[in-house]
Amino acid sequence: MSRTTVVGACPHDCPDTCSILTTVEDGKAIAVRGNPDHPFTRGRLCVKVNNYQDRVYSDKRVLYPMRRSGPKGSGQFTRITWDEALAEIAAKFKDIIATDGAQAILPYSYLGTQGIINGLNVGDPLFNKLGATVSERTFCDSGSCTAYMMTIGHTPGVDPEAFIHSKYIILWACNTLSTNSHHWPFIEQAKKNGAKLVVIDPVRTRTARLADWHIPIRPGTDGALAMAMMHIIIKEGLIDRDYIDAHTVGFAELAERVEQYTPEFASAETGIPLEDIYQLTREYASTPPAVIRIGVAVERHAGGGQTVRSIACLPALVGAWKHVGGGLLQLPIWAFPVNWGGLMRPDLQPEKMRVINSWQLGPALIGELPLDPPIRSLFVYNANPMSMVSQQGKLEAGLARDDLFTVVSEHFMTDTARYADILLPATTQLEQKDIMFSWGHLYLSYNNPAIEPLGEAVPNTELFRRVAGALGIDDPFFHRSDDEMIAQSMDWTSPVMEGIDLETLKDKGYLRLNMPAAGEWAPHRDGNFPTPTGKCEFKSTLAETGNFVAPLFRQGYNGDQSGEPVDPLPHYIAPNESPASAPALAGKYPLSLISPKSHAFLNSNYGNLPAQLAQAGEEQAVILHPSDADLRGITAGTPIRVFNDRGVFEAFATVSQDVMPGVVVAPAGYWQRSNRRGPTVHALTPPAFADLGRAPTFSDVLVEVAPT
Ligand SMILES: Nc1nc2c(c(=O)[nH]1)N[C@H]1C(S)=C(S)[C@@H](COP(=O)(O)OP(=O)(O)OC[C@H]3O[C@@H](n4cnc5c(=O)[nH]c(N)nc54)[C@H](O)[C@@H]3O)O[C@H]1N2
Ligand SMILES: Nc1nc2c(c(=O)[nH]1)N[C@H]1C(S)=C(S)[C@@H](COP(=O)(O)OP(=O)(O)OC[C@H]3O[C@@H](n4cnc5c(=O)[nH]c(N)nc54)[C@H](O)[C@@H]3O)O[C@H]1N2
Ligand SMILES: [Mo]
Repeated sequence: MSRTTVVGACPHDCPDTCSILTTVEDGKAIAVRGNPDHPFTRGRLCVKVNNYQDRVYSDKRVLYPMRRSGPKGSGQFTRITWDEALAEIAAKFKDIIATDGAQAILPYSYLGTQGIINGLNVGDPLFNKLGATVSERTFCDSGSCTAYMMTIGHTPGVDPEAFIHSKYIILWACNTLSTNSHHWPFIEQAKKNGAKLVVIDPVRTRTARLADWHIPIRPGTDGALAMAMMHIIIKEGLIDRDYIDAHTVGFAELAERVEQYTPEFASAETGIPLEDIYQLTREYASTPPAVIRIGVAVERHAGGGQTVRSIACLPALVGAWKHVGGGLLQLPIWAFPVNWGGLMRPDLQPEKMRVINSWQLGPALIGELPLDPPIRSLFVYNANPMSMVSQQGKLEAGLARDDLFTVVSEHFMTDTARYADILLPATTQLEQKDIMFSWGHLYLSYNNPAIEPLGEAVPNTELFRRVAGALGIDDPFFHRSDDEMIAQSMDWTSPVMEGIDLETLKDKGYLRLNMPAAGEWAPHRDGNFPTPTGKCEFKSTLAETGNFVAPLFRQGYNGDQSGEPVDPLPHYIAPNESPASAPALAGKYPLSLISPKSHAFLNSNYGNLPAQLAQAGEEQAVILHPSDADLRGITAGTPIRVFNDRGVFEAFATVSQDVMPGVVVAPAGYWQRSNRRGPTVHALTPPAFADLGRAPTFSDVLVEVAPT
């Protein structure tokens, strides 16, 4: 019997990118466990991944190419060979290109795997070469990143490990224990050292329960709170004058701007008592080192971008950046010198490209967007839009079109895969190799394959080599091996890569970027913000560029960045749909619906697997405050309908004081299957974009709830 241990890295779209050890016996993975040596992930795996071998060997895996044999959506398929599948894709693509042009082909993808070679950009070069429509991928954090860059530039921010030195920690719309759980020990350590932990969240989450102070806030109103905090800081002289003079621009204009955002105004908007707003602000401004960790959830409202803008101004205002463990943490991904251009190959794009935003997939497919040519083929990989994207009813109608040729590459028969014409089998992380960045720590990782691919599954890299081959593309770039792709994926000459060589990385599985040790590093003690002025821009230079979307989110395409300029000073934009901002709508639909991440799912991943469903609950639950439940005759377990003018989904009620009155929570990621084959939460979410970065507004939505 042969027994080996293989070091790899978790593939998921999660900040933690855990180092994983897989035990392989006679070619079969029998266990996965966390790697105790990794300084950040420290040997623990979460409830999603600690039985990853069960995902790999699940009898529900898609292991062979298949052709649809029943009506679209029926999930009926017949096995075919790879040659047949590729020949059909090539023939359809060639026909579409000849008759309507390549823009009639729409790729659709995100971060099913986060690996650098198999993840975000793996299909971009091929679709760019064909001249297909560009899929603008603003699924997650594009509004937040736009705002962050406008204010402090693409800095990694505070090292997550430096939180042990913090004395005041604000987790702002971040459910650390569920979504970034390997950061928790660092926060816990800080608490042991005397730090105060504050959580700002409409829900008393697992994380909020362990905080020293949970501040419930009405969804989408965080901008009012941040503006009022600046108002108080300036009015009460809690600013750091030297830091402001040396390292910021636009203070005078900011001070004038925040005049109007009184604590009274913020209290009325947010539902936070006035004295709490004062207390939070005074404590934050006078307890160094103070650090803010912003979660992704703040961006999903009408004013999400400006909310992040105003939060990002706070640390410079009080001089928090001067201290180790002080400042702001958003995504340290910017520390990794990834060769994005080489991965995306925007240079292959024809001069004129068409761009369709990923949140508009439904309207694009049903012809609601004025598209010439219309979309005739959709190629989905690394994504499950039927579960994760708004306007679900339109999307379902679009996917059901008989004249749409849909290809899906998947591990499982997801709600999206059911609509494929050709379904292709993808390998899991144990069956593929990759190099991995992280958006939650500063270690570069390497994933060694642990086992041979199951069935006829292939990594995404191989999928696109095969499709390129079938289309007769013989440019060697499209036929590079995985090793060649890995070698070209990073800028190995970057100073942060000093001391990192591929062989050691493969052996060890991870290496810290060559950056100062967490305990010695205050990244902006001396300013040096990567903005156009080199300063923290209270008044933003990039605002002139308008509502831009960073090239990273749009396959490098930068040809039509003609957004209207935006106000260069931070400001508050109320939610589109709230009782205060839309009283007439709230008359019909009085409750604010949010759909944050499920503890046991990773987006929609694991929404079909028994261990995680056992933990999450088999059926979609919706959490209501007792006062809202009573009013509607709802008790725990009551089957309910959640609805607005856009649609309806069914769920079971959970009644709990953990949510604010007026707010209902539907944890994300459930599949239609678990919801009696009916629609899910995105049947109700709005089409509107937020103010910056074309971020979604799926948490800016009013609904009503009733027993079924
Ligand atoms: N277990 C698990 N972990 C995950 C994921 C998963 O699906 N499951 N997904 C991964 C991905 S892709 C991402 S982007 C990250 C996201 O990780 P987080 O940023 O933590 O995202 P969410 O869970 O969406 O929201 C965090 C918290 O914000 C609260 N919230 C919602 N609206 C508002 C608001 O308007 N204001 C305030 N202050 N709070 C609000 C929610 O109640 C929730 O508790 O998690 C990653 N990690
Ligand atoms: N209501 C609501 N909607 C949301 C969110 C929310 O919190 N609430 N979150 C938003 C956010 S932050 C994000 S990031 C998006 C996520 O949106 P998606 O990325 O579309 O969501 P996932 O569920 O992660 O789907 C990824 C799919 O890729 C497949 N996959 C995994 N590995 C591979 C692989 O190696 N190859 C191939 N071909 N496929 C693979 C998985 O099986 C899975 O079905 O959703 C957004 N939508
Ligand atoms: Mo995300």
